[in-house]
Formats: sequence, structure tokens, C-alpha cells
Amino acid sequence: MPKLINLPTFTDDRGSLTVIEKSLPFDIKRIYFIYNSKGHKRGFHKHKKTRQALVSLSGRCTICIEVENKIKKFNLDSPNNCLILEPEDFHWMENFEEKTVLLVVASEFYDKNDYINNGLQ
Ligand code: T46
Repeated sequence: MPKLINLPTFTDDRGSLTVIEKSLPFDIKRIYFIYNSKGHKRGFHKHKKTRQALVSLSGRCTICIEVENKIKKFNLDSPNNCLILEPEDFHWMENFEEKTVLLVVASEFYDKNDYINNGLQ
């Protein structure tokens, strides 16, 4: 089940600093980020083992998750909002803006055999 969490953020007159690792329910093995995706939809899969945390560092995007035959949508538009996805959460991403940078932190190293695509798209 997807879970939206608030990351601890320290704001003062110099700006804001958000901390991520202690809020995650897994140890981090991989970090990647997605950008230049305006007008595109990405994802459309679930995973066998990988747990992930998604944060929109800049701009916004929508994360769609199919849960029990219904689609749940999460708008990520703040760097202190973090969406935790479990392996069984079939997901895709849409509504990217020009400036959107989506950070993804994963519990496993990249393995193409960890992907399950149920044909939705
Ligand atoms: C996910 C969503 C949120 C790598 O070589 N290493 C990596 O760690 C990743 C994530 C991808 N790749 C290669 C594999 C493909 O040739 O990058 C290419 C694009 O990957 P993909 O089409 O899987 O990208 P998305 O945006 O559809 O999905 C990605 C992640 O792959 C996926 O695990 O949950 O972002």
C-alpha cells in the first residue's frame, strides 16, 4: 500500500534543508532521478522485491497507483513530500512539468528481472 510521508525539514533565513534517510522503511541501495519528461507517462510496472521512495525535488508530477482495481493518485509538488511504494504497488507517473525533477530512492540495485509489467498502459 502506498504511503505519503512528510520528511523532516529545517527552514531558516538561509532556506530549507530536508533530510530523507532516517524516514525510510528500508536501507538505501540505489538513487536515480527522472527529468525532461513533460508530456510523457512513465513506469507502468510493479516490482518483485524493490521498495522505493519518490520525491519531486522541483516542479510537480502525479504518481498513479493501482490498488485493488482502483487508481489512487498522489500529486507530488513539494520536496518534503515523499511517497513510499511497496513492491506490489503497480504504478506510473504522469503530469510532469518542464522543471520537474523526480528523485527515486530504492531498496535494491537495478535488476531488470525485478520488474512485473501487467500490460496496462
Ligand atoms: C520505477 C519508476 C519510478 C537503469 O539502467 N538503472 C536504473 O536504476 C533504472 C531505474 C533504469 N535503468 C535503465 C533501464 C532503462 O533502459 O533506464 C532506462 C529507463 O528505465 P525505465 O523505462 O524503467 O524508467 P521508468 O521511468 O519507466 O521507471 C523508473 C524505474 O525503472 C522503476 O523502477 O519504479 O521509475
